[in-house]
Amino acid sequence: MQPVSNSVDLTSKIPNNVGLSDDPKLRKALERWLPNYLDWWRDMGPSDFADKPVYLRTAISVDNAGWAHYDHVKMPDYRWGIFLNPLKEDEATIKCGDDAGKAAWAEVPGEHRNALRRIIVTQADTEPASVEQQRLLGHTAPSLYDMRNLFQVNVEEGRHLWAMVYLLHKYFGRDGRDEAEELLNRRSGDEDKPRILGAFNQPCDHWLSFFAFTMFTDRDGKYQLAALAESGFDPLARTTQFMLTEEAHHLFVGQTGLQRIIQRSAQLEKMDPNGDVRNQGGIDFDLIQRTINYWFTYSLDLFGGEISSNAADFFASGLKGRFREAKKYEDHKAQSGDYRMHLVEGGKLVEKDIPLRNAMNEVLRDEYVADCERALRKWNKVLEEEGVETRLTLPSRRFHRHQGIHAGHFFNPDGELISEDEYRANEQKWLLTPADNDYLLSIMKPVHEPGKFANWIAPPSRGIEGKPLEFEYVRL
Ligand code: BYC
Ligand code: FE
Ligand code: FE
Repeated sequence: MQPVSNSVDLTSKIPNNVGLSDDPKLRKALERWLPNYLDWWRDMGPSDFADKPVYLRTAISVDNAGWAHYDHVKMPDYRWGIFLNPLKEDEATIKCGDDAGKAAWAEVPGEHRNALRRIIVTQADTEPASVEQQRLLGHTAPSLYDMRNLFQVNVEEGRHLWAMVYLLHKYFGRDGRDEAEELLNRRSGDEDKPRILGAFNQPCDHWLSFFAFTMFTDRDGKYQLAALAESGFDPLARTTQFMLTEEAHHLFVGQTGLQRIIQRSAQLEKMDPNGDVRNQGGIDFDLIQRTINYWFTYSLDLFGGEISSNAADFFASGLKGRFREAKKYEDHKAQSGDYRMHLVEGGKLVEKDIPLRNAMNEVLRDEYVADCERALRKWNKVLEEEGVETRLTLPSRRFHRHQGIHAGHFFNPDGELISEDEYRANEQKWLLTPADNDYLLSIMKPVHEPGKFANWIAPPSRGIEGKPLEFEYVRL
């Protein structure tokens, strides 16, 4: 197994705790990739603000004390690096599938090489994609606090790309290096060379979408990373374990960002003589609901098909486990048992039993949906406390799907099968529209005064790392 330590070598060109200085060939390959990465960051990373110090968290070691070090740093000087969780004392094992319980792999087994490469490339591709989607948002930040959070998310997504590219370079030879190049060549939303997964080609032009994206799409990241953290390929498991510690902040940004908008909208509704939130320059609840519907459903697609032989193979070969596979489940083989799901047959919604292994994407999606429901309950509690009537909901997982068994059929947000005509007639009511985007962009004017927040969002309950809200989170 390869050496990793808690302390990070921050002085080398590529900060790392994987002993790069002892592996000249790999170090050289990554040092060749570095300028290409920096070019990409300059072209496709946050537009402007490169010369502004941002109060960023940087990992300086992977133990609890050191992984979050805060300081004002210019984004191009942020130390992107490669950090793996250290080896556990006891030998790592394969967590699921036919070989559950056997020793984990320190190298890529030949028979799983293609599948593993595909998984790692797919994971890797989302990281730069999200940075591309968010690149203009710095210009419309509702506060310095929020601007700082955006940039924190951006640099860490960049680091996640580094983490995956390290695996590609170290374990996949020539193919891996080619894939690493391609990761810098695809572009979110580009017709000719789009990003791999649907959600990562959707526009994220304003802060309502940014918060919904970090709430719902980064949360897919949490569940996919957690499934990979159970991988029998030990370097992947330990890489994703460390990524998950950073991911928690992204989810915090999304969940509390939406919560602050919801709270402010409730206040504006009460303030207005006609209860008209827009009249007060705020974001009305219907628009918030359409945004939830939009990003939640694109994020559901990220789990892949409900019935998937890929997923069955990944599980059977121990490449990808369930959420908390080792801790939560007793039977790690899942050779028997079914999963009952709804699907359309002969124009009707029927129930069917699917062999459990083939339903692993849906099993992971269940965990995700339950997690999203918890956030919805919190938001509705805020609405209750503010004394407004509106409640927000998650749409059915059949609604507005582009992947899996529900794609190509038409459902309303309650999950009832409807005709295409009915769907088209209501689409504007259910999903984010271009007119919504225009309105949101019209109210999103930047606020640069420390401690001040745009009218459409409530301040957070506290600052970052014990700092007050008036702190200069970005020095402009
Ligand atoms: N859009 O067997 P199927 C994150 C493709 S987010 C477009 O049903 P499978 C982050 C699929 O590739 C986490 N295409 O699905 C968040 C396959 O294509 P091929 C990212 C899609 O393979 C925010 C075909 O459809 N990590 O970290 O069981 C900010 C049939 O697929 C989509 C991962 O995704 C889609 N939505 O599962 C920053 C983990 N869905 O092979 C970062 C790695 C499916 O026929 N990926 N397809 O050409 C995987 O484990 C699996 O590839 C998936 C799909 C779960 C994505
Ligand atoms: Fe990420
Ligand atoms: Fe993230």
